[in-house]
Amino acid sequence: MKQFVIILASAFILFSCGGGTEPAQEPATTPAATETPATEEATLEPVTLTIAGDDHMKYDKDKLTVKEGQEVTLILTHPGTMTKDAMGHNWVLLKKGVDIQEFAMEAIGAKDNGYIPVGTNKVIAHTDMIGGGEETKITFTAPKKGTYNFLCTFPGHFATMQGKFIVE
Ligand code: CU1
Repeated sequence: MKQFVIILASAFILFSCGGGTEPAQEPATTPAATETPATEEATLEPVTLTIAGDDHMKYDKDKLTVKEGQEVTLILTHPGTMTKDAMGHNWVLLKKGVDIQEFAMEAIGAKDNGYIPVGTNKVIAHTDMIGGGEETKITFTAPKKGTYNFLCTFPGHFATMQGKFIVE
């Protein structure tokens, strides 16, 4: 009698185990189906901007627009014929809260440094000073969203050579 119970029980266990192996194989197919490529929308394309400063002490643009965190290459050209000493131009992007006029006055004393105050912490990016027929460029990362001021720091030029740098 005892032996019969054990045999019966063993048969039951074998039967149960045989049936129990099937569900374990199913989940293996699901992970492959849910794999999706990472989205590429988050990456920003670098942008190249151009701005010209001429013999008439003017930029050809008073507004430049970029996106936060974007790699910006700014090309400054001088389509005029006057020399750097007479009609030099640069492009200087100021940090937020820096007064344009105050900075321009400070820059006048920095002729030997291309009219950029030595060791200044008020500038995000700036180009070299150029004369007629020349070209220069800089690459920098766009700062946080907001509106920033840019100007030319050649003495007296900021009055007519300034504009807004808009970060969206
Ligand atoms: Cu200028």
